[in-house]
Amino acid sequence: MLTVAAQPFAFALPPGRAALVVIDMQRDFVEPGGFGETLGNDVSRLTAIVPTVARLIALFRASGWPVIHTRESHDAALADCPPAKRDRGAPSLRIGDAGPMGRILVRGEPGNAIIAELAPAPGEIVIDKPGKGAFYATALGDILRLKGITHLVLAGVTTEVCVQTTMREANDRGYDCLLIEDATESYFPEFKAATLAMIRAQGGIVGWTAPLAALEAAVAES
Ligand code: C5J
Repeated sequence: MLTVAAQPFAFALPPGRAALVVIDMQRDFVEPGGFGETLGNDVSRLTAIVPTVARLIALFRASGWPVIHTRESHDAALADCPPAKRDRGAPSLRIGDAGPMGRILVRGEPGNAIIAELAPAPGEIVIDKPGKGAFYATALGDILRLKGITHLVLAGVTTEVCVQTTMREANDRGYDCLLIEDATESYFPEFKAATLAMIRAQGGIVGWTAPLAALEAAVAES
């Protein structure tokens, strides 16, 4: 058992029963011209975490532990996109509209791909999810069960939307979850800070948070 210095207290990580879930590190969220920018966000904020997420992925790969990637995406007919999601607000382009990186948030379009620096390695699982949470309308739960996974390490964007939603879904399903603080980011720094605080409040009501260095140190000591 590895012991990671985390908040609100040490996170016990059982090698062989832990998986990394990297949420939505897609061009649509990180690069200009994608979904994130259509909503009026400064997407440049998110690129700062890319080297840290790459280090985290490398740590899992070197340890032989599973790495799972997610993409927020819809099918070309938008059959899995509720009108309530497409019609919400006043984005410059709506889901399914043609943008500079192809159709916004549509599976298979260039903008929907995971950024090249964090591309999945051959054999790594990629979950296409129509919702914010990675368990909703996907096979993620079945995949984790078949692999015997009980503990999740989470990273990706955005902290308070898809990352937090996934972590809450996982927590309710009985997974112990550790969010890597410097491997997640938001368009809104105050939302990231609030999310980290609410996750670890009340004795870790949703889970744990720790910097990547704490996980690296735990692995090095093992
Ligand atoms: C959002 C996400 N923010 N991946 N998606 O709409 O967090």
